[in-house]
Amino acid sequence: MYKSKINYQRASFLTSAPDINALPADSGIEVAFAGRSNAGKSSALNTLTRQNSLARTSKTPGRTQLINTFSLDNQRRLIDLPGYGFAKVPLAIKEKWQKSLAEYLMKRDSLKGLVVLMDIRHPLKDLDQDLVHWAVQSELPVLILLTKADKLGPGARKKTLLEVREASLAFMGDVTVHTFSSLNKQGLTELEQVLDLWFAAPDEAAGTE
Ligand SMILES: Nc1nc2c(ncn2[C@@H]2O[C@H](COP(=O)(O)OP(=O)(O)OP(=O)(O)O)[C@@H](O)[C@H]2O)c(=O)[nH]1
Ligand SMILES: [Mg+2]
Repeated sequence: MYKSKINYQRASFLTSAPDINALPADSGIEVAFAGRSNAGKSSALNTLTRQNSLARTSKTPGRTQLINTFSLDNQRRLIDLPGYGFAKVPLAIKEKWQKSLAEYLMKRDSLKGLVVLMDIRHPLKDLDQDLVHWAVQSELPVLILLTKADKLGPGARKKTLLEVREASLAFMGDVTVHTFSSLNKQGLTELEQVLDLWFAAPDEAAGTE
């Protein structure tokens, strides 16, 4: 079994920021989880950190309105970004959020990778594609997680995975695609392997290991 290099269970809540200007200091390494409302971002963070209530999950889409940040150690952070594409949010607020999301992806020095979560039954919607494009433009590696994989049988799951992998070639960037389920932990090892790579500091001189 894969033994992750980082102890994700060590994650602890750091701050809730109303916008990207209120995030913690832009140093060290951070990895952000983004996706449509209800895609399973908070659930995936809880699965990764083996903590049932670290990130709040909800049956009501649009629950996470703040940018929640979690610390793994003094050099590494996980970021739970608010979901997008929620129909009931006014257009002006949607546009403002899209703008600040793009700005965050382009300007945040410590951001070393973006996990984009999509319900396996509704992958690659317009905003998902925009997000992956912005990340690729910013030379950020992207991990697409096709979430709630437990909702499909093995055949349909495999088929969707291959289709999304094929479609993702068009992004012309460092884009990896895996299936994931918070319910049965399928894909957890793959998630840990990708995050371990992104979190591996170029030099461990800071002595955090
Ligand atoms: N069957 C199944 N349900 C899941 C899975 N992951 C999340 N869910 C459910 O999907 C709903 C939304 O999950 P969240 O993790 O809160 O989604 P989110 O992306 O954080 O949503 P927002 O914060 O509102 O944007 C909840 O009811 C979860 O229980 C999964 O792997 N399998
Ligand atoms: Mg959430």
